[in-house]
Amino acid sequence: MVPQGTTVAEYDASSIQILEGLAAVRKRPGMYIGSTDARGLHHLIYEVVDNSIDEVLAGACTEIAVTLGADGSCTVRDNGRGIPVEEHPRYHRPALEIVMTVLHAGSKFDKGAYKVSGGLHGVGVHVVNALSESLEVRVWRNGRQYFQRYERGQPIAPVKDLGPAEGTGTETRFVPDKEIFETVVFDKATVERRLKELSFLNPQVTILFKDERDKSETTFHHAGGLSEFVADLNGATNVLFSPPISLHAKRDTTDIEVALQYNDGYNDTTLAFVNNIHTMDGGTHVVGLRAALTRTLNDYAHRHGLIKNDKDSLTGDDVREGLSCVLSVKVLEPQFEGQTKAKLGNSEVKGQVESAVNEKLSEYLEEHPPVAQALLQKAIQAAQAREAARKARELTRRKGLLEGGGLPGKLADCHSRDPAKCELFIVEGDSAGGTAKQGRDREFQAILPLRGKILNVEKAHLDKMLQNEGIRNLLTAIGYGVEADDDLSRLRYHKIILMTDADVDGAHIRTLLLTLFFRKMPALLAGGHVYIAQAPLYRLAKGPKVMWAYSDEERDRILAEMGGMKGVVVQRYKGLGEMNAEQLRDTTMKVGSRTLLRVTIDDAAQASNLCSILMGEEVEPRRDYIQQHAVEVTNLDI
Ligand code: 0RA
Repeated sequence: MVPQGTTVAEYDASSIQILEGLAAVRKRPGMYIGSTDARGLHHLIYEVVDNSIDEVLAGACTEIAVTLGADGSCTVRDNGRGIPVEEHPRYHRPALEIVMTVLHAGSKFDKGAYKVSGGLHGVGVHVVNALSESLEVRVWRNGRQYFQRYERGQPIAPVKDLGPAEGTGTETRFVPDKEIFETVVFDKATVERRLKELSFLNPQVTILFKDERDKSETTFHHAGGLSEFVADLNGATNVLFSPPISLHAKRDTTDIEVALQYNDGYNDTTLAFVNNIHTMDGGTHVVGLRAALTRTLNDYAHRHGLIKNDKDSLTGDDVREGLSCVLSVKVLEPQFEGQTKAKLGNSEVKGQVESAVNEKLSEYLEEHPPVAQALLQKAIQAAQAREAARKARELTRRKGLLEGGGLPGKLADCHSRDPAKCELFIVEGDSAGGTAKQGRDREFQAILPLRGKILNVEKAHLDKMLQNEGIRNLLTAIGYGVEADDDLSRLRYHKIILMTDADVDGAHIRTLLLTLFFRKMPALLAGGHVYIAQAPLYRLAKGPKVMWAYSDEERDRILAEMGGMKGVVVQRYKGLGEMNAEQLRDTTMKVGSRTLLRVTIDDAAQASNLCSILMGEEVEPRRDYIQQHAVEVTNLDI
């Protein structure tokens, strides 16, 4: 379909431009999609889906189908208007080909619409094309179907008119390029998470997700939008009121939507989006929201006599305790900042969100007194607990000074003072602690035994947390002290190793510890300082030969290798305390022969999720639940 009236010279000029653009993207893919690891790979899907979402935002699309093919492909189909195929005025080529090879799809056509632009999103589907082994696009438009195929970004034939066809829409099928990406295998859960998120953010759309690799199919449609999103975030926790508070307002050209609901926990889960992009690092919209929340709740409390003195005013932390909130703003020209482009920079948005939330939230509270009561009671309790925590801290600090600010008596510290070389083993109970002490290398390995369960920080205030001896010992040993300040420069050991038993109680303690790290010491996790020591479950001995198995499968495999059960003594270790020091050292502690699993933030987040469902420490934990949902050590990766 070389358009008529195009001279050969013009055609060649645009061809050269296309080739140069392609080469630039392939040379520095990171500049366009952030990275070439799994994250960058999934960005390809987001990019294509975001283009369809732009059609949803324009009110032109209601359905999107995403299919992961058994052949490694991804197909995204929508029932939007279809990418225009008419001749592009400047390039003298079908607009479709231009969109797929040079320009951002909507840029020249849809002035004034909210678009996913800037940041790593909205770089254009031509980037996906350039980084794909092959890409095929089909467009239904003008009562006809059109088709074009590309390889590594280059069209291998002109746009083809496939004849009459019903409906409108666009389908893009691409196979990511193995020459570019470290991995080309799409992760189902990752894709699913984003599609689910998009369906909450765009309640008008239905997203069908198919994975042909395991023949599964899921439909995402959430007519309740942000309200349903927040309800989903709160999951099985106890909520203080229902349904969530839902606010919607416009300021200038910025569209602002918020849903929020409190649970009886102590943490703040706020998710913020700008034009459907998750702004992980917050930005001006989040600052505006926080300011409004603090101000509105203080105003209400003062006006209704719930707070009488200014010194008892609520802080930002007070009003965010137990908060689950989703903020979604639509901004005409978003500016994304920071390394990962996950922070909104537009300064005008702070005031817009603040003013909108101030007005709508105070209106809502006046109209719903029971909700206002429940929510303020919670915030006032938080303020009281904060004050109590401050006093407790002061007391502990003074006591610490009197005692010489010493390390906990339970800690068997190592000789080395070089944190980079030092390891802290956290073990369960005094018996395992004793064995570990004998089995360690005193030069650089320290042992801290914990007695019983530590506090579930998902269910406790900071003051209670600091009163808990186990947690205080842990914080002091790590080097953070009662300040509980997540400052890596104070770290006394670069490896914090959890060594718990391979049973339900061990899993529970591990879950509680990971929750503590996730909530109070995320930098420790992000820095890769938290590990799980993998202890063997079985000892298999045949004559002088001894083997260790870390799972039932491994036990069976070793037994088969040894020629069956005959003459083999199989010993099962229920707890680390059952091993002698030498065994513990050789299997679990000694560098070179042990297996350490590094805990990621995601692993810890999973643990904290579990803790938010579990009861407080005073109630017997739901053992069945822990058993089913505890973080699987074997899934962690070093
Ligand atoms: C430019 C203009 C129009 C639609 C699109 C782009 C469009 C792009 C994508 C990408 C994936 N699906 C899409 N659907 C549409 C509007 C053209 C018109 O006014 O008909």
